[in-house]
Amino acid sequence: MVKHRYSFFLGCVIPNRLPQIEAATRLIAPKLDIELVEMKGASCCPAPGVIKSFDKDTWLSITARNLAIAEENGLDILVLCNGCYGTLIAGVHDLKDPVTLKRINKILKGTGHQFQGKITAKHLVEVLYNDIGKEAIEETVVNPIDARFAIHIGCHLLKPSDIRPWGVVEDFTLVDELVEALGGTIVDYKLKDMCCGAGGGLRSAELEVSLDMVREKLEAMKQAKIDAMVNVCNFCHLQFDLGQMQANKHFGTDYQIPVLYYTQLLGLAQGFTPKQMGLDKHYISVAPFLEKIGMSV
Ligand code: 9S8
Ligand code: 9S8
Ligand code: COM
Repeated sequence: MVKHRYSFFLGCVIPNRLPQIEAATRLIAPKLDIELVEMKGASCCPAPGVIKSFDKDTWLSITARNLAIAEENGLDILVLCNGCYGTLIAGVHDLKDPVTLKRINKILKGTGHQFQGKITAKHLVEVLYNDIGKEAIEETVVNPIDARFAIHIGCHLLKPSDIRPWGVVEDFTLVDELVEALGGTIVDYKLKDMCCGAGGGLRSAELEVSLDMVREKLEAMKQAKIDAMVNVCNFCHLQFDLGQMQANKHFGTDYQIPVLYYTQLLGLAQGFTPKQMGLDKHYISVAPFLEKIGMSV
């Protein structure tokens, strides 16, 4: 019997650029009694730092349509991207207001979807930490990962704090604890809370500024002598992996920090091969990290 069922929201970056994160997540899910149900016809969330700044009702209508699709499944949403999470949770919040809900549903009329406010969106971290629990995750570990990790949380997971399940937190340790559950050691580094530089349209509009920000974080991670960095947002993942290669080219640096999305690391701990986790598809080689834990690509 499957205990935990969610509408699975992928957003744009995973299907278009990082299918290995989807593959890894689909493999780890059944081990935790999670069933991922398709959201037929789902679109871009749309991106909070981009579309929301242009026109709020356009943003909210598209969000409401996605929420309605999940609601038709009768299931809360599981989301892997901080940005998508930011949009969907803000949509749930804004659409609690009956006047707004009526206005937006009127716009949605022609789409055949209407949102009723019966479901919510949960980030992967919330699902794993609150719904599944660290102990249940630990029980699926057959191959403890004994390595040193730097965690990048990303902006939209924590802010705005008034509509986040964890409220205002000075020191957010949930991702750290989820990595520790797999056997990892968390290493603190300077600028842990800083943005990766990808969001808010910065990566598209001002690539040099964006790369300079990720370079600053990579330098701090390097100083901390880690084996790999772990993230919980596909856009941050793209910035740390592809962006790291671009930063090396642009600034003449030579960072070689392996980048893992949490479900990829979880999969390794659950006994899946690096290939099944798509670790052969990365821009920055994951080989040194795998060697450290006695594996190879
Ligand atoms: S969908 Fe369209 S652009 Fe993106 S991946 Fe996350 S945010 Fe939502
Ligand atoms: S950090 Fe700042 S805006 Fe964000 S969540 Fe993901 S991409 Fe990196
Ligand atoms: C970042 C999302 S995860 S956005 O670019 O700020 O919308």
